[in-house]
This record gives sequence, structure tokens and C-alpha cells, in this order.
Amino acid sequence: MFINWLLNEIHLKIVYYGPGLSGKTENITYIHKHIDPALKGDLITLKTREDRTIFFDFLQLEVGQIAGKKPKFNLYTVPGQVHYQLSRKVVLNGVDGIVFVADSQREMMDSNLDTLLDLEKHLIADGKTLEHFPWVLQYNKRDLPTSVSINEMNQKLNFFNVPYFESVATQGKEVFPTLKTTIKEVVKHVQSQLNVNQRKRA
Ligand SMILES: Nc1nc2c(ncn2[C@@H]2O[C@H](COP(=O)(O)OP(=O)(O)OP(=O)(O)O)[C@@H](O)[C@H]2O)c(=O)[nH]1
Ligand SMILES: [Mg+2]
Repeated sequence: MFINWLLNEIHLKIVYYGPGLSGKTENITYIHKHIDPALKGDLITLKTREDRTIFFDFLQLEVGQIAGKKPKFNLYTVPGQVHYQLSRKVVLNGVDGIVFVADSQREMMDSNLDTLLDLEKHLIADGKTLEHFPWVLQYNKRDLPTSVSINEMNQKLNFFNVPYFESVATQGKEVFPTLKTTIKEVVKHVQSQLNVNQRKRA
């Protein structure tokens, strides 16, 4: 979180995290295409010729109010490919909320779990934990024939009982509900932090 007192703005960072090709870029591309133009900035994507994210994608949204300030939600994706570990660490810096985009295909279950553990490792290094942090799970690619049941996905990945969504990002299915719930969770968390800080100052 970053507060610009001069402009009365509060900047919040939401990161789409998950294994390679799970659909992170697809999510924010869909949001950029379908959200009210008055609420959004430009979409910045940094990709290889094969459409893989190299460093991050970025989209800024401006919605609602928090404690009389205008919140700007900065959406980022990380590159999922294993060798971009350092980029993921940099993108996670100062994160306020996470959408973990899991790939529902059976053959991706190990990568989903490895990537979630990799995320937990980065958060811990930054003094945070998945247990006490606003995040949601998005089970993507529900349209594919080898997708595993929601029950099994929850058993394997949802050990903290966070909100989860059954999505098909290429069709936009559950893309906005995922984002809205994440924003709600982030705002709840930030408001409680602001209240604690106010009490400390009083
Ligand atoms: N069938 C299907 N394909 C999808 C879905 N979501 C994404 N894809 C496809 O999966 C491929 C990878 O999607 P991306 O959004 O680029 O994946 P990513 O997670 O950003 O990948 P990295 O940047 O390499 O980490 C693309 O060809 C998408 O069109 C989905 O719900 N169903
Ligand atoms: Mg990507």
C-alpha cells in the first residue's frame, strides 16, 4: 500500500500469481477489454514472441473510496515460467492482495502446488503468510476435458478456506467476480490496518 497524501490517493497492488500458462495474462486482458473505459488506464504487457510474460503485465483501475481517499488498484501478473523466479519476487514487492490462478488440468496439479508453495516462501521472506493475507483461488480452464473436480482442487490447494472461483478466462467466465472479491478482501484488510494505525496515533 502506498498513500499519496497530496493527491488524496491510495495505491493498492493486486498480483495474479500461478504456474506458467494458467491464464493470468488472459484475466487482465479480459478485464481491460470489458471494464468501463472511465475506470481504467492502459494495459502494459511485456511478452516474448510466443506470448509468454517476461516480467509482468500491468493495468491500473480506479474504483470506489477508502477512508475518503481515491483507491487505485494496480493489477500485475507474474511470469509463471520457472526460470523467472527473480521477476516474481520483484513483482510481489509491496503486494496487498493475490489472485492465485491455478490450472485445472490434471497434469498441472503438481505445478499448481509447487507454485503456491513458492508464493508462500516469497511472502514469508517479506513478513507475510498466506494464512493472514487477502487472497483468492481461481480454478481456471474449467472447459478442458482433463480438469479435476472442484472438491479435489480444494483439497489440494485451498488449505486456508479462501474464496474460490471456477473460471474460463478465455470466455471471461468468473473473471470479474474473482476481481471483485479480491478487491473486497483487500479493502477490508487495508481498512483494518488504517484503523490500527489511527488508534496507535491517538
Ligand atoms: N481452454 C482454455 N484456455 C485458456 C484459458 N485461460 C487461458 N487459456 C489459454 O492458455 C494460454 C496461456 O494463457 P496466458 O494468460 O498467457 O497464461 P499466463 O498464466 O499469463 O502464462 P505465463 O505468462 O507464461 O505465466 C493461452 O493460449 C490462453 O488462451 C481457459 O480458461 N481455457
Ligand atoms: Mg502471462
